[in-house]
Amino acid sequence: METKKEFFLECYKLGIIKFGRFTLKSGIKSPFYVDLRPLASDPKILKNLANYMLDMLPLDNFDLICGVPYAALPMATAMSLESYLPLIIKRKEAKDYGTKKLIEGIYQKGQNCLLVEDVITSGKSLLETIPEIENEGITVSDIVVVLDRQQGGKELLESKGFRVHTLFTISEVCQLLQEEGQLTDDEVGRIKDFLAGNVVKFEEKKRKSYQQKIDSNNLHSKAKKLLEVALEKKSNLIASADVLTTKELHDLAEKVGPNIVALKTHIDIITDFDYDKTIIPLIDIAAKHNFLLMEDRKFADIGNTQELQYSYGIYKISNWADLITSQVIGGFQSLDFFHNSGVIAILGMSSAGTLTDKNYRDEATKIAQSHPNVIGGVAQNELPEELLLFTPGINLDTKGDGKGQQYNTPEHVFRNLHTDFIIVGRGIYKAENPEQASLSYKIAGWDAYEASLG
Ligand code: BMP
Repeated sequence: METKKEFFLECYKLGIIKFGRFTLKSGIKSPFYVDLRPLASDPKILKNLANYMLDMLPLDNFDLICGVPYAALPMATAMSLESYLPLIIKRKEAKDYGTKKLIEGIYQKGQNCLLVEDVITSGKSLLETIPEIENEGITVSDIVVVLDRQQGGKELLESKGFRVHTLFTISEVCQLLQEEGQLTDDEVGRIKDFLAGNVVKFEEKKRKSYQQKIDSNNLHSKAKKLLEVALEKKSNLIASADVLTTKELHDLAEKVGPNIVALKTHIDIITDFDYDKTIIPLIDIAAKHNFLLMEDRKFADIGNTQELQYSYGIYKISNWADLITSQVIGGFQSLDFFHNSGVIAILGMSSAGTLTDKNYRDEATKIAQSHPNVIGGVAQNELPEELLLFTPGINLDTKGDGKGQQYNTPEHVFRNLHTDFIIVGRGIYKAENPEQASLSYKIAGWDAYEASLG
């Protein structure tokens, strides 16, 4: 079974917590917003959640289980199925016909009921719910909660004699997301301020627009070109052409060409590769549709070897690739020889269990920031402003591929990471109509970019 941390990160991907600036029901401005209802839409997550909750509890104490409506209803149901604790249902309002009962199901007076809640904030709504259950002669001793917003609710209920079990606290979750590079130190500071009861100052960091990036000093010529194409075509989409033949490569390039800023290749997977037949026509298609060529070679050697791999062998990458990807594991100097292309450094990977932890990313980012050949990075976290951020692991329809890939939506990465370019592979080339799919991703990417400008 995955660790609790891995489990939380899976839940997080469903969009259950959003960070930014939110006005709560009370009118208070909060730096985060929690909605756990999406958890119920993923059966595997819901089942795992039920088991994580049950693991925390002295189950012998309970005769019944009940969820506080509505968000906790599916959670309580799943916990009932996993534990065989009989479920009772609490209505929000009594029916105005028939029995007028507030509690539905089979129960007896004197039974002890475990109460399930999704989020605990002040605890006031739980304090209103409990008497409604106790009025039926049922006792409540324990409450189990998925997320504690740490705003006094747990303490209030404990002061009234209830035991409160919480799976996650907001502080724990923030620390985890900070470690994962999903939250900046500033955001964490704001959340801590908010939890301490201070009025939070929202000086939201604005992302730079493509035009502002073009206007900045010392911009690499390939970065400038890419940004200009983005503005011209209103696209930030890079299609990943992970296809196996020259014909498929050319066909895909023709179809998606009008909608993309770059075509990303893994040229070594083309089974019938022939420089003249594969590359020369591809250069023509790129010129015709005004996109750049990006070879995702992920160099990972010493400088001398990378220099040879870049310019020699059958692929002669330096002749045609406007952009290349490279690891920075060989150190600063290993990047010196990539003269003809803009280098995109691999800083963090999208696959499950990647070794690109925060420490690695920080060190790799320092190299990327200081090397003149580097224009940006491939990453799943926000990067310093001077680096363009390329984010793969984008899909509008699925969350994973069963082989370790982890997907996000364009909206998520533009809003939370300030991504500059999205990279989409199977979402486009495996689509029934790649041309149409590339248009959908282009529109989704551009809308998400504009929304991220605020
Ligand atoms: P897909 O959208 O089909 O999962 O493809 C993603 C593409 O991006 C692949 O070509 C993969 O090699 C690349 N990629 C990635 O998925 N994650 C990374 O961290 C770095 C990548 O280059």
